[in-house]
Amino acid sequence: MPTNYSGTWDMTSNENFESYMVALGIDFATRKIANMLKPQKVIEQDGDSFIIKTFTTFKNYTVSFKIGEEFEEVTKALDNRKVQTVVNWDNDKLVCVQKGEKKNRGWTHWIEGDELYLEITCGDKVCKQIYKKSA
Ligand code: VL7
Repeated sequence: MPTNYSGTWDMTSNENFESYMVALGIDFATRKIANMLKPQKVIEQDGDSFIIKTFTTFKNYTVSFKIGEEFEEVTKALDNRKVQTVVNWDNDKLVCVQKGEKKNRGWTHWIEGDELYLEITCGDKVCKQIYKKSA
């Protein structure tokens, strides 16, 4: 049985988000706002089916996927690119690869205790975020 990521998770730390956004080509003004945000993730998991919602006061973003099934993701309201996305298990970690214009793009989630970890990568930049379970 895979780990269950379902729940509401509130960001408690965010390292190197600025560099990640620069790598994605996000403009200065948007980065200044985005760097102030404390996103909340609401994850709904049913076995290998996921909905990950990221909420902020500025923008929201939702992605839905099944493990191992590649799909076209449009990063709407973020960097607005089309990528071919697939998410797989690596033991209890969720490993996402986003193939497209930007090389080495993707993210990895894992859980330790009541904390949700997220590493988001673009090129040689890695942003490390931690979320605490709130519901
Ligand atoms: C998704 C943001 C920067 C634009 C707004 C910043 C606020 C919050 O990959 C991600 O999550 C995965 C794993 O949980 C599921 O989608 C991170 C946010 C990346 C990229 C672009 C700055 C504007 C964004 C909605």
